[in-house]
Amino acid sequence: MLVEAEGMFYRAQDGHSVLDATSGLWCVNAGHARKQITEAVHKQLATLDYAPSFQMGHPLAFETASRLVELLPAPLSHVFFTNSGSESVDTALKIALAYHRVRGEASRTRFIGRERGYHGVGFGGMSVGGIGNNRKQFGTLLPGVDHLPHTHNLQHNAFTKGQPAWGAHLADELERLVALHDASTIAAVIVEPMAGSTGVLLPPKGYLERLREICTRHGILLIFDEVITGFGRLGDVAFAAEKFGVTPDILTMAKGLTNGVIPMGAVAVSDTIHDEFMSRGDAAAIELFHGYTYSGHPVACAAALASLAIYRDEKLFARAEEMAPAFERAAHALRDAPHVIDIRSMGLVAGIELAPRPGAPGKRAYETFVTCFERGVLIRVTGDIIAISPPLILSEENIDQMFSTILDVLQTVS
Ligand code: PXG
Repeated sequence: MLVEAEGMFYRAQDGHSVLDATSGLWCVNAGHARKQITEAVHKQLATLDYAPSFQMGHPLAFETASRLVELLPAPLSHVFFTNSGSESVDTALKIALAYHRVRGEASRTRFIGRERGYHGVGFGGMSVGGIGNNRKQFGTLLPGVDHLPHTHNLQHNAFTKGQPAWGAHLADELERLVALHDASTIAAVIVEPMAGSTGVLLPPKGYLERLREICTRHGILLIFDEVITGFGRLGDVAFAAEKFGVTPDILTMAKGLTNGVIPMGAVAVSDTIHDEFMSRGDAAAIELFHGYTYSGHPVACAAALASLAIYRDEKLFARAEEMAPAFERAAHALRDAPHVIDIRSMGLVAGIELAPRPGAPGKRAYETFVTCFERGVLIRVTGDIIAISPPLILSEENIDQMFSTILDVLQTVS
C-alpha cells in the first residue's frame, strides 16, 4: 500500500520510502506532488468545476488542444479529448472507421494490430491488442481484426542500446495482410511505436518507416499509440513520432498528459482527417457522433496545462535525453547479473528480461518486484521482464539506487 508521494519517492503504509522507478504506471513524468499542478487543479475546481463539451465549450479545452498541437509533429493539428488511454484508442479506431465512411470507402472496416501490442481494455483496444492473457478471458472480440508479428528476437537483437538493427523486414508482413484481405477492407494499422506494457520492445531501424510507406501506398491510416511513449519518455522530444521521424495519421495519448494527476486522454488527427469531416454536411451538424461526458473536463485541462508548462519550463524532455546515457550505462551494467538474458533501452525506459524459472514463468520477476519494493524501489514486471520508466526529473543518485537494488535482488532470487 502506498500512502504518500513526493518528487521521486512514494511512502508505503509501513512508513518506508520507495523510489518510484516506474513513474507510477508510466505517467508521473514530472515527479510527484508538483505544486504547480496541485494549485492549478485547486483553483480550477473553485472557478469552473465542470462544463459540458456537447454543444458547449470552455476556453481551457481549446488552450490545452493548442498547446498539444505545438508539441505534435505536423500535420497532426486537431485534438479530441478523452479520459484514458483506452478511450483514446477506441476513439482513434472509431475516427478511422468514420473517416473512410465519410469519404465513401465504407468497406474499409478492418483493423491491423500487432502481436504483443497493448492498447488498453476497451473492446476495440483489446481486439487490436496482442497480449494473450488480456484477451483470452473474453471470448470473441471485434471481428475483422488481424495482427502483424511482434518484433522481439533475442537471437538477433539481445542487449541492443536504442533501436535494434534487425527486423525492419517484419513490417513487410503488412503487405502480406493487404494481399490477403485487400486494401479496400482495411481501415487502419495501430502500433505502439515502442511497445511498453509487453516489456519494452523498441522498433527495429527502418521498421516504422516501412509501415508508414505501406500504409500510405494502400490508403490505410497509421495510428501510433503513444500513451506510454508520449511526453518525453524516449528523450529529447515530446512524442516517439518525432523521435523516430515517422508521422502517423492519428496519435493517441494519456498518462503523462496530466502527469497522472487527473485522468485524461487525447487523440490527435491530421489536417486531412479533420478536414474530411468538416468539409461535409451542413455547418451546424454534428460531424462525429462520439464523445464523453468528461471530454475536455476543465479540471483535467487545468492539470494538463500545468503539466505541459512544467515539461516546457524545466525542459524535461531535454533533461530525459541528458540523463539517458547514465541511465543506459547503469541498465546495461546488469548484463552479467544472474538470470539476465536481455537489456534494451532508450531515453528513460529500460527493459531487463530474465530467463524464466523452469516450470514457473513470471515467478522470478515477480519475486524480484516484491523484494525490490521491500528494499525501497518500485519496479514494474510483466512476465519475466522488468520495465523501468522513472520520472524525467531523476538524478544520478536515483539511477544508482534503482539499478544497484535490482542487482542486489537478482543476486538473491533463485
Ligand atoms: N495504450 C497504451 C500503449 C498503454 O500503455 C493504454 C493504451 C490504456 O490506457 P488506460 O489509461 O486506459 O489504462 C495503455 C496503458 C503496465 C501497464 O503494466 C500499462 C498500461 C496500463 C496498465 C499497466 O505496463 N498502459
